[in-house]
This record gives sequence, C-alpha cells and structure tokens, in this order.
Amino acid sequence: MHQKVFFFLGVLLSLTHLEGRISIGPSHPIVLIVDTDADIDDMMAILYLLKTPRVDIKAITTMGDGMSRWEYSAKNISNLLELAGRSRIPVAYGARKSLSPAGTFPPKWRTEVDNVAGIKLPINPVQPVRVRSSDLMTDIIMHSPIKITLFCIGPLTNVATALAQTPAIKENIERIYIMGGAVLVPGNIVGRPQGFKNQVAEYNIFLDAKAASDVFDSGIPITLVPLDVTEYAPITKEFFERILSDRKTPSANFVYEVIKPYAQMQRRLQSYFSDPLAAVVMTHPEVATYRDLKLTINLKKGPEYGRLMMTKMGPNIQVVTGIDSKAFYNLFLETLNLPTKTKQNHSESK
Ligand SMILES: [Ca+2]
Repeated sequence: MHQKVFFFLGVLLSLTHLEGRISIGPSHPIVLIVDTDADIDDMMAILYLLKTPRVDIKAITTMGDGMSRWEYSAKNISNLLELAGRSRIPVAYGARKSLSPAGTFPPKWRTEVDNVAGIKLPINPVQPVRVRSSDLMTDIIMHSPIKITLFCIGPLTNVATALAQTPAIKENIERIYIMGGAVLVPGNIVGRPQGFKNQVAEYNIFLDAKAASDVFDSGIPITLVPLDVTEYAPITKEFFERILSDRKTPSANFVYEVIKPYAQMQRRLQSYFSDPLAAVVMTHPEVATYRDLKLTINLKKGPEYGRLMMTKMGPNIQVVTGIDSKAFYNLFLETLNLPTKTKQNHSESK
C-alpha cells in the first residue's frame, strides 16, 4: 500500500500541470507520435527512437505524397517495426495527396525507397491499422493523459488535416519537432517541379507548403531542424567504418546496409543523417544550439514558393542553429546498438 502511494507521489512530482493539461518533466520519456513519409533516413531515425529509453512511441503515422508512395509507406514502416522487435506499435496510412500539391520527389528516388534500397525487411504479421493517419493522431492526442509530442519528418499534410478537423488537439500537444526548411542555406529541390527552378525551398515544406504554414501558425511550440544544420551530420566514411565493426543489433545492421553505398565512396557525399539528427536533438536537446526566429512560409507561386521567410510578425519558431556532431554520431550509434527495450513484445528479427 505504502509502496503504491510513494509510486503515485513520484509520478505526480515528475509531472507539471500546464493549462489544465499534464506536461511531462525531463525525467519522463517523451510521449510521441512519429509522422513520416517513410524515406530511408526516416527509417534510420525511427530505429533510433525505438531503441532510446527517452521516448515512448504511441503510433507511427505515414503520408503517401512525400518520398514513399502511399501503398508502400505504412507497409514498409510496419515491417521495420518487425525488424526492431516492436511489431505492435500502431502504424497508419495517411494522406494520399498533399493539401497544396507542388510536385514530387524524383520518381527514381521514390522507387528506390519503396523497395527499401533493396533490403528485405521481415514481414510484420500485424497489419497497419484501418484508421487513417490524421484520425489516429487525433484519437491518441485527445485521449492521452500526458501531452503528446509530434516528431514530423515528412510533408506536414497529416498534422494540418488533424488540426483543421479537430482544433482542440492543440491543447494536448507538447511540441512539434519538424525536420524541414532552409533558413540561410540553399534548398534541396532537384529539377523543375513547377516548371522553373526553385533554389530556396526544402522538400518537406515545399511538397505541402500550405500544411506547413498552417502548422507554423497553429501556436503550438515548434522546434525546427533545418537544412542549415543537417550538413553537420553527413554520412561519412568514418561513421561507416565505426558501424561496420560495431553493429550488435539488426537495427544497427540496417543502418550499416543502407549507408554502405554512400560511405564506400571515397569523397564525402552530399548525403546526410537529417532525420536521425532531428531525433537525437529531440532526445538530447543539449547537443544543439537554438535561436528563436519568427518564420513564415512563402505561399506565393513562383521560384521562391515554399521558402522560409524571417518576418517581424510571424510565429515564433525555435530553430536549431548548431549541433555537436561528435555527440550526435556517438549517441546514434550507441543507441542503435542497445538491446531491445523491456516493453517490446519480442526480440529483434535476425
Ligand atoms: Ca522524410
């Protein structure tokens, strides 16, 4: 009995009330929904998040108009959960179309990702849920006793849809982490998706700029991990050699397999651990430096469509401005190599 009381008091002491809702203290895992377009670096970030004791993933919601095509998105993420020994986390299929279509990733890239870069994932016997991403997100947020954090690493269609349908979810969202945008560096749009070259936008924002703008304007606290800092976390030969000789789990092995083609080349490639970096920043905020900026998204059609713009009036966004690269590589590798968490339903697939 006493033990129970003490346990309860301990739980209470580690929680703080915020506007009638409960916010978690730093000693508690972040209660999380991952929203993803199921790219390969999304998968690497998700494997990291499945291993770290600092988060408790309630669901993974996918969208089908980003990197992965709709029919592959939830299926591939579901199989990734099987690889990591976490097959029962709910996975949902989400938006088929952007709220503001502006183009697509190059089809060749999409096919490569749909095929998980040629890696055969184990089949998860647990199917993706029959609820669409925005509805699953809303349901979990509305019923959670603890504020939910969103980790968004694709176009923001699902989040904007959920916010439009049920604005009350705002009250129970702790913070939204977004990998996306370019503040002072060039964008990463390849080709001429709108018929002209865009050198300032980043894909996650560009592919659904209206959704991103709605999320920015929602008033929910946002931490943005832009392209400006992902270049501090390139896929290097050094990291490849470390993981080559230190991969104890199927999750670490998956990362080894997918970075092999990049890292075996002699020169440093323009390829980055963008989403894993965002994940490590969320779980270990001390690895980054930050600056609050008022940012809006340019929705005017033209070569600067989707650009992040600093304004005097825009919503206040916490922007990551620098990272400790060494700490990132160490935390990423150490965490991938951790044994499966006690909460999981079975051990990792071999
Ligand atoms: Ca992504």
